[in-house]
Amino acid sequence: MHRYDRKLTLIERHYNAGKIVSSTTKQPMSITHHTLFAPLEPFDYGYLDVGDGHSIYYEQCGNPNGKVALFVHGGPGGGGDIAARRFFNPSHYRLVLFDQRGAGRSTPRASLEGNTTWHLVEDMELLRNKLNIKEWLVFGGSWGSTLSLAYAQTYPEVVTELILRGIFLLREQEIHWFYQSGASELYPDQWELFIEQIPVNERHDLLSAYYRRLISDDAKVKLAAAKAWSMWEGATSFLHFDPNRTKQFGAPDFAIALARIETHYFINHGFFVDENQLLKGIGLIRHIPAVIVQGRYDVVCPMRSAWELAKCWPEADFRIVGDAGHSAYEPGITHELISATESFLKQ
Ligand code: STX
Repeated sequence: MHRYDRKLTLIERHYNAGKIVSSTTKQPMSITHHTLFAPLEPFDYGYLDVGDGHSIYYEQCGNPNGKVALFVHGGPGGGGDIAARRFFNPSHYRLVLFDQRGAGRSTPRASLEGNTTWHLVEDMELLRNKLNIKEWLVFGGSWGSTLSLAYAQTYPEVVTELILRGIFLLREQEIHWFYQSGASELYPDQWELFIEQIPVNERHDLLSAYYRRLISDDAKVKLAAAKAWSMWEGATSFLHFDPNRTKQFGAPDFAIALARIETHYFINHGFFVDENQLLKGIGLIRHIPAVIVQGRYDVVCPMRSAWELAKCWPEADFRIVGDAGHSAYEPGITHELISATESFLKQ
């Protein structure tokens, strides 16, 4: 990894009960605590045939003449989230959202054929051209941060700004932490439900054991594995464990797409040749204005990866939320994401 002279600057804030209570910098604290914009419907939506039998759903929200931004969802496979529309001021942004191959409203649902990182990167370019967009701000959390980095490093000239959250670089250590040993120590209760699906003699490699079930022709086996896989992620995504949100992750259509597509990507190491590819490629994009938002208690995508990214990208504005887990809907994370979308309107 490269070393740079410029010192990394970072901010860490706490948001106890929705109020900003402390900050590591002397900078004036933001007066407004940002919360999601009001729910809204798209002004345009449709399907785009991207080849290999896939048709991807897209929609546009906000002001048709506004500043253009692209929302990149997580998982991979976690599409269809309508609340994602609400991170951007609809009076000033033209926000494009899409469901990645096999995810959300895209068809065929949960399909793994012709489904790789590099297909998704090309789909984003097809969508940009279809919508006659010259360049756009790219916003992605978790796997959305991975894909946004891969896209920006492939097509840096069309990315105006990057907003990245809950950094995930899809390296062996990150997969091992969440699906084999690590997060298990913080959530032993939820972990028990996760490993219960797999016989003891297969537990030495849970990712492979789950993948085998998720590609099974037995619908019952597939659904049981998908629910447990997806609910593990739901259970661990919030600082405050919430059984209702966990249950939502078990909804069959959502769980099957998320679990099948995630295991397919993880078994294949995200289709990266070198697991440090995205860190090594920072030189291609470090001139692009960027905000990195990370919850200190993110158990799904631990802060190690955000830290390493920020260290090799000192120009990026790195914001640690001192009391948040993984989800974009953690109050402090939502606040930082919206202050980022708002700040890029002023420039
Ligand atoms: N997957 C991390 C990720 O990208 C290991 C992610 N976590 N939760 C989500 O995505 C959704 C809420 C989009 C399902």
